[in-house]
Amino acid sequence: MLVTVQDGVATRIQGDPSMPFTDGTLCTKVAHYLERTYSADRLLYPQKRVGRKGEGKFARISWDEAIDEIASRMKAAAAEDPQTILPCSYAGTMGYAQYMSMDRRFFHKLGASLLDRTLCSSAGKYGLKATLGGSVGMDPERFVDAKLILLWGANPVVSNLHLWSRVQEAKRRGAKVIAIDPYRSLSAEKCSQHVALLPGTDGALALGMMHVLIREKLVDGDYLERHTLGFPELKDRVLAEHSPEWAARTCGLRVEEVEQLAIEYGRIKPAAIRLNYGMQRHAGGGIAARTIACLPALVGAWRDAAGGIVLTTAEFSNLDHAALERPDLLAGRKPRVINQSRLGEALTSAQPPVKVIVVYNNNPVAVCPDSNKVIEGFSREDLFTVVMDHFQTDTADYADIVLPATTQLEHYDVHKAYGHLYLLANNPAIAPVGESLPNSEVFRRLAARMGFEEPCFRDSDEELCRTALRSSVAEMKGIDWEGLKQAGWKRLNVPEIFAPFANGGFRTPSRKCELKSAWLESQGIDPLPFYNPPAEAAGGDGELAKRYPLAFLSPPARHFLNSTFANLVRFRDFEREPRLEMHPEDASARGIRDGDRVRVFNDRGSYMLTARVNGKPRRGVVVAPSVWWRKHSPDGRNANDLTSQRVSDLGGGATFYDCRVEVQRLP
Ligand SMILES: Nc1nc2c(c(=O)[nH]1)N[C@H]1C(S)=C(S)[C@@H](COP(=O)(O)OP(=O)(O)OC[C@H]3O[C@@H](n4cnc5c(=O)[nH]c(N)nc54)[C@H](O)[C@@H]3O)O[C@H]1N2
Ligand SMILES: Nc1nc2c(c(=O)[nH]1)N[C@H]1C(S)=C(S)[C@@H](COP(=O)(O)OP(=O)(O)OC[C@H]3O[C@@H](n4cnc5c(=O)[nH]c(N)nc54)[C@H](O)[C@@H]3O)O[C@H]1N2
Ligand SMILES: [Mo]
Repeated sequence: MLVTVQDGVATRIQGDPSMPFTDGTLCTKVAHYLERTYSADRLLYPQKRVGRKGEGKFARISWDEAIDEIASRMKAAAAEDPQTILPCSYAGTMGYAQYMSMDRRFFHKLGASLLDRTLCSSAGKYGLKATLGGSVGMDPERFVDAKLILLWGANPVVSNLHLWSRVQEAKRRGAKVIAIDPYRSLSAEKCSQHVALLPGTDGALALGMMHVLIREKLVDGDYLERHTLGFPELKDRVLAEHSPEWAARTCGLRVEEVEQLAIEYGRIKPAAIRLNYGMQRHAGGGIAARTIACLPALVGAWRDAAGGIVLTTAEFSNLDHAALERPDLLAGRKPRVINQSRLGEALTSAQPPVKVIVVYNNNPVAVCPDSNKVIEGFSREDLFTVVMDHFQTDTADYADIVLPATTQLEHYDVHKAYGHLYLLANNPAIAPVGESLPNSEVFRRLAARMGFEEPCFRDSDEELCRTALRSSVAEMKGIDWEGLKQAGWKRLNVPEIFAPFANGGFRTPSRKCELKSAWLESQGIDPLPFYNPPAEAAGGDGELAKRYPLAFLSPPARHFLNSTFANLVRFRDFEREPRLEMHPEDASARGIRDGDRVRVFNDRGSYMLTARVNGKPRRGVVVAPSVWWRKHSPDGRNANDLTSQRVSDLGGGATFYDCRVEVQRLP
């Protein structure tokens, strides 16, 4: 991003036209980032709660008072058991200085409980690790040359604009683009074809495709022989157990849909798969991602730079995490680990109880599953809560102390390559707004007040950026902070036309694509791909499906970024109001018409929305674009009142989209 500054005030924000991946384009939200930065609602100084928890009444205090109070609460808690202290952060910013550096050092030194950050991607990440050996995949820029593109549980028009422009270019050059999604999303609408399977059944679809690919002799025997492990066993299994008829039945599709998809995937080259996190927010999401990740090896798609699969590219640019986070400061202690997707449970029943929680880069009251439990936890009078944010979020309403944080325009940071192959420097453009401070500085001050003497607690933000880039991986060769800071962005040290696994060299222990995984076997998990059904979503004829006949999806709304931006009027106006998109048959069966007020409910909670009977979800599925702030919803609730704390098969990931509900028209 380029920011124009006049007399210390940012007056214009734009994409950097020299940056190949964005090509100078910003998404609808970030294009208005100045409105967010200078919003009248920005938190400007530290505050202390004066009302009830949740009420949102606060009074101004000084930074010294705030740091004193937090340090004294932490000292008291640590004297009893440091594990009663819990950091609670996620991905509000993904720059490494403000995301995971000084904070981690601080909590490691304390011996606080560790947080397993599982809200987004852990199922898919571990699924890829089993098959490809890590979070690596094809270069998204090469999608332009693909002739077949599968958008598999991905909605790039909304969630990944810069990939979408590549998909459109490929289409212009004659590619066929197929969306695999229970919902006719804004992306699916613009595809050549839409395969609307039941939520959580993607693994079954991939297994059925494998059956057809093998039966039709569309597999690449040479690639399989040289670069994969376990094909003979996989072949026996899918031919015996996973016919296209079985897959079609399981996925709620027609047999021809499965057959045709497989045959096109086998014949059209190069074929690129954009897998995204939507499909792995299910109980079986990890194994499903692993199963789909086997497909490119079966047809030899990796031979071409425009073939393969990409969920994330994060591990091409491994940073020096140990130096940033300093796990050595734990000094042999092994604190308990709390799964963030089960935060509600942790705050209401963990022993020893959590007594101090520090929330930053995260809005758990809005984004964590099973809100009723989360709120019950944050309402505890004996829980001391600190929230660092730009705005008075739903979570900040439950804080004892609220601290104002700087935005990306106001601090240094470094970003690794995540959905592309570039590293980015974040130079501050303006001075901090109000009395806001970078997260790193808050932890620096807290460390000083706690009496932590290690020199690492005095590292500046630039020193943190420098440390992050001291990585030994080949892809990072030639990239250091000084150079990056000057240039703004740098491509990883990989070829311009990058086909990472054309000649094998996967990141697994065997260096092969592991269709059979010894790593999974060592955890007592079936080493071959198998169908791991969702816990709720696909329904069947069980008791739960009778009471709650509809699957509930709450994917990102176009004008929100999780819960970020959802407080600003501009973006709320675009999204209008919380809405529930429905299939006409599901609506008419309940006497619901377009525009009616409806209540969605299950055993965990309920949520009031406006029905949009638009036929975009397949029958049996309802969709509520999210994540609304609770305080801006008509009934003070949001989609996470309905979602469950159950975690996925691999990685303990959240299962937001594995959720059943019933819908009722309100008078
Ligand atoms: N505008 C915007 N952009 C964002 C975000 C945002 O909140 N707003 N969030 C960012 C973040 S943190 C992330 S992780 C990414 C997420 O990016 P995506 O994964 O692309 O986003 P989702 O909308 O969660 O999922 C994509 C699609 O998966 C579908 N889906 C749900 N369940 C299933 C299933 O079982 N199978 C299949 N095949 N499809 C399913 C949904 O209907 C949805 O259309 O986006 C990032 N970009
Ligand atoms: N129902 C449902 N729930 C979901 C999802 C869904 O699709 N449906 N998506 C899930 C996914 S994919 C994710 S990634 C999570 C995201 O969950 P979170 O990471 O909590 O995401 P946000 O709500 O976008 O951001 C949290 C807060 O970080 C703040 N922030 C940003 N930058 C900074 C900074 O530099 N310092 C400080 N102190 N604060 C900062 C923002 O103002 C915001 O209030 O939500 C998950 N929850
Ligand atoms: Mo995410």
